[in-house]
Amino acid sequence: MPDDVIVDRAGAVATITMHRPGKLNAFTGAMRVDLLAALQDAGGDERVRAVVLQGAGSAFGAGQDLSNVADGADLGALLQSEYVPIIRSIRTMPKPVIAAVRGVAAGAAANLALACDIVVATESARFIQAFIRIGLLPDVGGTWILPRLIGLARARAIAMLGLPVGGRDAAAWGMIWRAVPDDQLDAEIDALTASLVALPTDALAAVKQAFEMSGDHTLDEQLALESALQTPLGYSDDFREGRQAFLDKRPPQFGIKPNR
Ligand code: T3D
Repeated sequence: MPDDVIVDRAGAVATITMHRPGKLNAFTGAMRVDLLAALQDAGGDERVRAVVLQGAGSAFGAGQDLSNVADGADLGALLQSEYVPIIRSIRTMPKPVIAAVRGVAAGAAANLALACDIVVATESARFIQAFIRIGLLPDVGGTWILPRLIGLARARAIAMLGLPVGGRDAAAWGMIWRAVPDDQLDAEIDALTASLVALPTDALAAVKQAFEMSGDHTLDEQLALESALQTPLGYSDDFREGRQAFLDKRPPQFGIKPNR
């Protein structure tokens, strides 16, 4: 059976590619298992400091393979057992996850992309909350992330109408970080990952954790969390290096550890 999820390592960057290009990378059960394993491996590997998630071929992904789920199946149970761990893995891994979106990102694949820390798309990319077209509601975190990113008015409309949002609009609305010309996506991702792997990974993890909790916190709770997260960073080699490099007027060299 061909690999439906491919992992490439280049230095400190792990690139995870969903690979069913003939079906626009629509999810099968095997693919979900392999994707979760790839994310968990990258998340737990100290040598990996940034993760890129992309689709093979012309699309990011078309969501659930609709020929691969039986009528009458308990979709909620399937979500809980197979999709939810994927989203949790992305949101909790202590390093940045970047979605590189070219072509269509529909259904579960759209919300998988939006769960990533930084989303870059081509200008011709399309994000589609396709669920309503088949009698479902946005899942895989869509109803949570969309209003936070683009506000309720736009979230409601695209969820209810199932209309595509192009890469440029997605960027203008704040749904994603940037849209770039189609032929510049790879270069943009390379530049982004080069920046991220040169930054202090533990501090990036703390940024991620702080934003993750901020939605449910009062200001006082968030101020307390920031203080708690800053204490270990203040004792870290990265802070020592960052501060010294500033004083020496030289670029910092973060995360130089024997195992990296
Ligand atoms: O388990 C559960 O069900 C619960 C979880 C649900 C999560 C979900 O993701 S539900 C949403 C599922 N996804 C969709 O409803 C999207 C369905 N696909 C489309 O609407 C369109 O294909 C696209 C808008 C994504 C792209 O349109 P287009 O015109 O660029 O491509 P196409 O010609 O429709 O598709 C190309 C091929 O991919 C085609 O195969 P063929 O005919 O060449 O052999 C098409 O059937 C296949 N394909 C695309 N999406 C899916 C798919 N095959 C199976 N499942 C798909 N989701």
